[in-house]
Amino acid sequence: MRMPGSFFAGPVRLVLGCLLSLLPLAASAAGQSGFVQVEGTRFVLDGKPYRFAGANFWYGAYLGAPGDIGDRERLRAELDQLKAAGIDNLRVLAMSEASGFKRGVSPAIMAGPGQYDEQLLQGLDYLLAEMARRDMKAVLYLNNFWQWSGGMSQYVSWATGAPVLDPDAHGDWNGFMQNSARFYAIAEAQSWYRDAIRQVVGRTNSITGVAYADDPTVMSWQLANEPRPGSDRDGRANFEAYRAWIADTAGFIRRLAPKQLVSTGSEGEKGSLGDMALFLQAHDTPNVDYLTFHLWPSNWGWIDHGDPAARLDTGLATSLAYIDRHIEVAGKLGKPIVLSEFGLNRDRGSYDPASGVEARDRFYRAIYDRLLERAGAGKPIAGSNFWAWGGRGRTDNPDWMWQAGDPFTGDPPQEAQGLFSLFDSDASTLELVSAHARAIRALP
Ligand code: IFL
Repeated sequence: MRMPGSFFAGPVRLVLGCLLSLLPLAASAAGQSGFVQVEGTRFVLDGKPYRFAGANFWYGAYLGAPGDIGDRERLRAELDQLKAAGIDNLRVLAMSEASGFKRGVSPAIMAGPGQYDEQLLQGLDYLLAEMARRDMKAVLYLNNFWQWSGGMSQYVSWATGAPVLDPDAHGDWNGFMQNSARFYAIAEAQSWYRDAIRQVVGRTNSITGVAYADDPTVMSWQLANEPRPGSDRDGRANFEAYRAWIADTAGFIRRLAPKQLVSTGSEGEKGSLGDMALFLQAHDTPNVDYLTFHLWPSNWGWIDHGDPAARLDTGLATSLAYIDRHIEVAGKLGKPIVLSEFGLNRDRGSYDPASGVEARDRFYRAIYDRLLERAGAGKPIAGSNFWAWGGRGRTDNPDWMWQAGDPFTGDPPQEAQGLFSLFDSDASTLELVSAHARAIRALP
């Protein structure tokens, strides 16, 4: 469905917005809802299978913000470039929390419990309006297990009054993860989180006048980016709270947005204490419409960050087996599954956009081939989002790290700018993504 542009103003915009918000309902009666829906183990859109090649675009709402934070011209140009390449499903951060983390993004959408930055929310409005004009779909995540957007740790800090445990300052990842996971069981933190969810899911787009919950541009709400029960070593004790949090929060979102889908944002087995049975259990609730999993072979030690070519073959074999196992679990639960993050380093571990991507291209090709083959065989894999679109973002900083006010890239502030970004100049990788987009869309 196409949305009007920002040139409509005042009462005209409101009336149009009201009319548009009725459209999905009227259309749904005719079986042409424009909303992505789940039918068995596949997605359908307007009566046809919906399969996609998408991207992660965590900073999309930031680019859309008015004023100095945003860059709307860049956003429009890059949405055009993505769309032209066949990339029309974008996974985006929809809530961030102001934090004391050394490598947290700033500004944040949420300055403190109940305090929201209207400019950044308007950035999300703008992004969704521009995506609608290009017939793209959004997957919006509402929290983060990791430190780079404040996330669960910051809620814990607000509730307890204790400072965050910053892994970028002291290197204690086990402590950080366990602290982040306290979030699931702190009632006050949960009530602030639900308020944040209400702010976003219950919002009406200031540009189109369409309620977010009535906007077919939003394919899915995600509970968080990579929620985990805790650290691999000590997380088991938190599992019940984590499982209950998934079922309850997903139910809460479903009630606010019954036309849209709900997913968790999980990495799969690797984000479930390395235990596939826990992944399955956590997602065995009718409130979660489909499964997600992520694939990070160099983060997980299957391939070397500094030389991705060196162990590419064995790392790929492990990666493909990881993909197959997750598709199988989705079949068991009778739900579709999406590979919603995957990525690999540039050649020789460089961050420089001018450096080679031979190993990365081999990796992308192998992953896409496997997804296409499985989807073609009728398996529940429905799509993928590579990590991450870096577009024209570049850094001049000698340590490659992001500083407040720098242009955004696909790599969030806790990581070197160029680590996993697919830049607008990465023509060979973009062509691979494009070819996959055409192929997966052409499946019957
Ligand atoms: O930047 C990371 C992000 O936090 C995520 N998964 C892995 C990315 C690359 O390390 O969600």
